[in-house]
Amino acid sequence: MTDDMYPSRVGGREQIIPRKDPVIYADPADNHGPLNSTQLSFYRDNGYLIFPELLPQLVEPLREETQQLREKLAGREELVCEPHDNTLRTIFNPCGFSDAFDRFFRHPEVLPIVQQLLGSDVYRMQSRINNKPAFHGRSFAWHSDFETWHVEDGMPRMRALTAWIMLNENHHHNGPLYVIPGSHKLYISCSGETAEDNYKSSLREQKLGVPQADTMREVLRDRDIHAITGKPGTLVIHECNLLHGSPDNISGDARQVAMCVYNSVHNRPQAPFGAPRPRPAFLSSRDHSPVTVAA
Ligand code: 6CS
Ligand code: FE
Repeated sequence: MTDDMYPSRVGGREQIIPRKDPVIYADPADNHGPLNSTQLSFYRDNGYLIFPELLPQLVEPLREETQQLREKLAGREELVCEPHDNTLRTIFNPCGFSDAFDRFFRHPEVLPIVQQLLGSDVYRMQSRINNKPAFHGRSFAWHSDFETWHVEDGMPRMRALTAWIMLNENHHHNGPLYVIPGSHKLYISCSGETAEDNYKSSLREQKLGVPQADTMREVLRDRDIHAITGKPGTLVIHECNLLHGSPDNISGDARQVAMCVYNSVHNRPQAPFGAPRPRPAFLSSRDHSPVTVAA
C-alpha cells in the first residue's frame, strides 16, 4: 500500500484536514472540452454543477427501465431496502443490467464533461438508482463519498465524481440532495473502525464516515447548505469529496435519481485503507477499462 494521504477510521480522533488534490484535472492549455471557463470555476469553487433539464427526452425510457430492473433483480444484493421497512431504497449497478442506463452514462452530452473535469479516460466505478419512496424514504446523513471509497474500496486520491440525472422532479419537499458548496476542499478524517461487511448495513443507514455534530458545526460556520432541486432530466455533477446528504421524504412524491460514479483510470483502487477487505464489485467495479462515448 502507498502512503495514506487521507487517513480515516484508523483509530485517530475526528479532525478536519485540507484537501491535497486538485479539483479540476483538465489541462489548462486544452480548451476543447464542453465546459467553459465560467462553469469550470464554479465547479472548482463549489464542487458541483447543475445542467437544468439537459436530457428530458431520456427520462421516460429510463423510468420504464427502472421498473423492469426492480423485477429483474428481485432477491439480489443489488436491491437495498429502507432502514426500517422493506420499501426499495436503492438499485445498484443499473449500467451492468440495462442497455438504456449503460448508454445514458456514456451519452455524448455527459461523458465528455466527466472526461474534461477528470482530465483523463475514466471507468465507471459504481452506478445506482436512488428511489426515496413517498412517505417511507429515509435520510442520508452528511458524508463525503470519497471517505467511504478511500476507506472501504481503496480509492487512493480525489480524482472521481458522480454524475446524476433527476428521473422525476426533485423539489423542496421530497427529500432533495443537500450539498455544502466549497466543502470539497476539506477532508474530514473520521473516528471509528470499519467492521467486515459494513456495507450490508451502511447502504440502508450509514453510521461510519459520518462527521459528528461539532465537526459539522465548524464546517457550516462559514458555509451554507444548498438544496439541489430541478425538473426531470436535470443533470448534476458533484465532486467525490463534496459533503452532502438528504432529509427524509415525508411528501407524497417519490424522489428518483440515477447516479454514476466515474473514476480516473489513473486512480485505480488499491487495498482498502481502513477495512478488512474490498467491497463487492457491484459497489466498486473490478472492470477498470475506459468507457467510450455511445454512438
Ligand atoms: O457506499 C457508497 O459507495 C455510497 N453510499 C453511501 C450511503 N455512502 C457513501 C457513498 O455515497
Ligand atoms: Fe453520497
